[in-house]
Amino acid sequence: MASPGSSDLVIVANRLPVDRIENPDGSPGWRTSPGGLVSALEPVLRANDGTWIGWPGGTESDLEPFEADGMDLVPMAMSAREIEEFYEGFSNATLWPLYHDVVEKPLFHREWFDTYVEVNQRFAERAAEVAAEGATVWVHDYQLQLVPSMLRELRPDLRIGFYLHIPFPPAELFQQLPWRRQLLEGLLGADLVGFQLSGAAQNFVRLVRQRVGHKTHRDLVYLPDGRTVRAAAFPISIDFNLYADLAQTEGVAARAEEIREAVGNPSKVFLGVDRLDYTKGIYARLRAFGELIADGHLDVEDAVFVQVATPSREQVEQYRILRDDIERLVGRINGDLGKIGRPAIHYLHASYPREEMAALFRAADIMVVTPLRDGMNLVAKEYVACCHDDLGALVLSEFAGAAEELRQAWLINPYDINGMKSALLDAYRTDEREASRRMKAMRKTVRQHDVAAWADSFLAELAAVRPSHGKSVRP
Ligand code: ADQ
Repeated sequence: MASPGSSDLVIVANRLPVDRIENPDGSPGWRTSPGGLVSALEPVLRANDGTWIGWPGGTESDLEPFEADGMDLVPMAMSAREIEEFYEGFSNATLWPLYHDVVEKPLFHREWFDTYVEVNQRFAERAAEVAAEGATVWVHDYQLQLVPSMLRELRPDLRIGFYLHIPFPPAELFQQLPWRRQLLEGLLGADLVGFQLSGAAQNFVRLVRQRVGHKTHRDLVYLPDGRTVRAAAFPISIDFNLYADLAQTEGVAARAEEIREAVGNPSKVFLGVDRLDYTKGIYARLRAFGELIADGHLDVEDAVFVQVATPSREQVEQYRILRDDIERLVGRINGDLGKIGRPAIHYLHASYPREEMAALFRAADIMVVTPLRDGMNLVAKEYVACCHDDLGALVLSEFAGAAEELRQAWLINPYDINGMKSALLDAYRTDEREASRRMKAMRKTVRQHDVAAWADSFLAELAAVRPSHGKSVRP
């Protein structure tokens, strides 16, 4: 057994919650990236002498542990080859499409998997050095699915949790993976494996029974050594109050007005906000909007679409092709249907600070979230939190995890363009009473199930799996 470190709670994730910045004196420094995961975990990390292990981005190799906003951060170096084979390759060109319904063809390369194993091993070894005797280690997401078993091998005293942020596919798709058994066994190193939806947890348990041959009952897997592993759903959420408060500040209200003005003060603003990813269904959504204008149901004087697409994974080929496809479509729709000073679609390929996002949400009458498959989709929940006056309509794909909770949205099948068109029109024509009835119910749901509740429930379940084993984490 490796000798223990001093942290009672260790978060292991592909990325550290910080970005590289330049200090005023020109020296390099760090700034915490303002994600929901960080704000949810920060208080628990502080209360438990916690540490976060992850890659800070880039290829710097001589990085020492450091502190940012009171959190202890342990940076993991990544070589150019590892970025290409582990991150862009196995994580984002094999697992990502395979876990999202194979909407793009997953690429299977043996050398990529070898590098995935190497990087996972290094993360596990670092976690084993940092974690105190009996500590809780919470491993995150598809890039690190082998870490739980590698870590258990090194440190059987630990309580290990794993959370998958993306969907877990049905057996029929997962079985394509040449390394399916290794990944399942990797995850079984955890005491608790968390998913966004209960369907995903069931897929996992079924696969373990079929492929690894362990006994299972409901959400439990019984291992030959007497240990049990629980698989359950913990739908992730956002910091509701943070968005709700932000949307009501004077600055955001004024900026929202400015945005509406800048797009020509139409009677309705449609909005899409996504990472530029082929799972997000951006292409079909813009086509549907374009057709509504071409058919005469909408008029560019009266309705505009603002599509914000965050640059993402630009080194991966499928993402470059997608960007070209979408930009060609936007060009064609604006060229065919726009007028001087009145494009049908305002397209922005950029990342914005949270205040600007809140202003965009506030400026939008109809939020259009149409992924072909999505673990949860936080954008949908952020929009709901920003609708402080209970107005605003959400058009949401049935294939986003969020659709299980946000039942009052206009739910659509993103493969059905005509269905999507009628939902967009319905949302466009809805009266205030109906919009407000739906929005009130959705706001209640997100307010009650915020990201702090998500983190608390995962950690409480993890502590309950083997109550006599390991220390408990202070809330
Ligand atoms: P993502 O696929 O990245 O997350 P999502 O859940 O929508 O998708 O989160 C995106 C985040 O990025 C949101 O907080 C959003 O506000 C922000 N964002 C998007 N575009 C932006 C822009 N242009 N500028 C600034 N910020 C922008 C993965 C899974 C999801 C799951 C989450 C969390 O794919 O299904 O919900 O993890 O588990």
